Amino acid sequence: MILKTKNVLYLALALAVSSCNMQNAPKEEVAKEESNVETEIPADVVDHLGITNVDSLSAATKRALKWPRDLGNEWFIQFGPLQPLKGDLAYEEGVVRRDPSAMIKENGKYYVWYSRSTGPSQGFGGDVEKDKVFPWDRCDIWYATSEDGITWKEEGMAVGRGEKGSYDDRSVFTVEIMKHEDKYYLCYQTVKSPYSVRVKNQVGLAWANSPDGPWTKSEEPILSPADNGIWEGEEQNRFMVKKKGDFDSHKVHDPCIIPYKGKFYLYYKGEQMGEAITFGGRQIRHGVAIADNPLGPYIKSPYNPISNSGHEICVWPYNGGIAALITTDGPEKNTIQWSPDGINFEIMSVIPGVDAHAIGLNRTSDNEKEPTEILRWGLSHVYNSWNYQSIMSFTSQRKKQHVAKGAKGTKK
Ligand code: AAL
Repeated sequence: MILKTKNVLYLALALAVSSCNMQNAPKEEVAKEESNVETEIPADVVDHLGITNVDSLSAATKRALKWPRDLGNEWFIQFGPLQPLKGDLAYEEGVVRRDPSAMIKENGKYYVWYSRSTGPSQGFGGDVEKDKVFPWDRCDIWYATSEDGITWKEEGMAVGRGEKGSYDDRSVFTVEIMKHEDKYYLCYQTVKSPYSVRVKNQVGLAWANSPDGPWTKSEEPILSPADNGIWEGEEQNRFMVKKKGDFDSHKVHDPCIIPYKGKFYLYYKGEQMGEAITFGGRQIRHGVAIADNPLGPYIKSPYNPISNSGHEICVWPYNGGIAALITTDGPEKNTIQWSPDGINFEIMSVIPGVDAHAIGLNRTSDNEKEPTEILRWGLSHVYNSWNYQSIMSFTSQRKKQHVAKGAKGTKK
């Protein structure tokens, strides 16, 4: 049975869903369809969505009618509480360890890289030449190994800050690892001193033939903010601008490189000069820059920004495309999204509040087994205090049913 509704808007949605067919239709036919007020919603869809009257569709129902028909609950997960790590990565007063990279397995052990600094932060009220302004200021990149992912041995520094005057002389932090063809690449944020609130943040790269180094650093940053914003006045105030510029006019952060379709996709978080608070929180969006070679040059995609929400980058390959966990900021926070091409992301699930921030994915997992398999366990960090953070482990599970105690959980 087919039910008929008079609703132009719904037709527009249906047209969007069947855009492939319509793209090939002659213009007159499209116009005829667009002006035709009578369209059809299959009876099983009416039943599935519980629509009372097909001639009176609320805005919410119109959105529901847009959802892909074949989408089940396979992208829907819940995170468990974070758990502390043991050994050298257990919380240590006076030491900042945060923003873990993904884990890879080498020489029979998991490896992780992270930002490490010591001592409290003073903020921006004093002398930014001398003070430590953030917990992630005055960091170096350190690494640790583990046999089980829980008890870790800190191995030492992998990549340190550059010499005075270099683009990375103040802090190197928020690192990601990529292994490609038996070579190892660390990409990370960099700041040149002085670390004022208006300082631009860039991305650096280091490479090695072994996960234990030695690491060679790029002489120049591999990614920089867009230079089309204009500050207003000299005051150290990052909200005062004459022009905001692109979504990444102030900072390029949280870099993560993924080999994809024969190229290298560098995903990153952009921060904009004159950042606003919107209806979803901070105005944070993600971008991608693409290179033919792991060392670059990385060219920003003209489609940037590729998200309207999010914070730290958490991306993985799945089913020929790229999936992303979007957390913390923006109207689409707490969603998992997927793109068939690494650029055009759609929401696949909305998940309960995510405590696991700055996720270090377990790249040894079978990420093709199911969409969220890579999120079963991994690393994250926690604020033990404003001054000190430590690395923690997270788990997540798929939620497949919602059943009362003692009741049967599945259909016969
Ligand atoms: C994190 C990341 C970047 C920021 C700071 C340290 O969550 O987004 O790394 O610079 O906070």
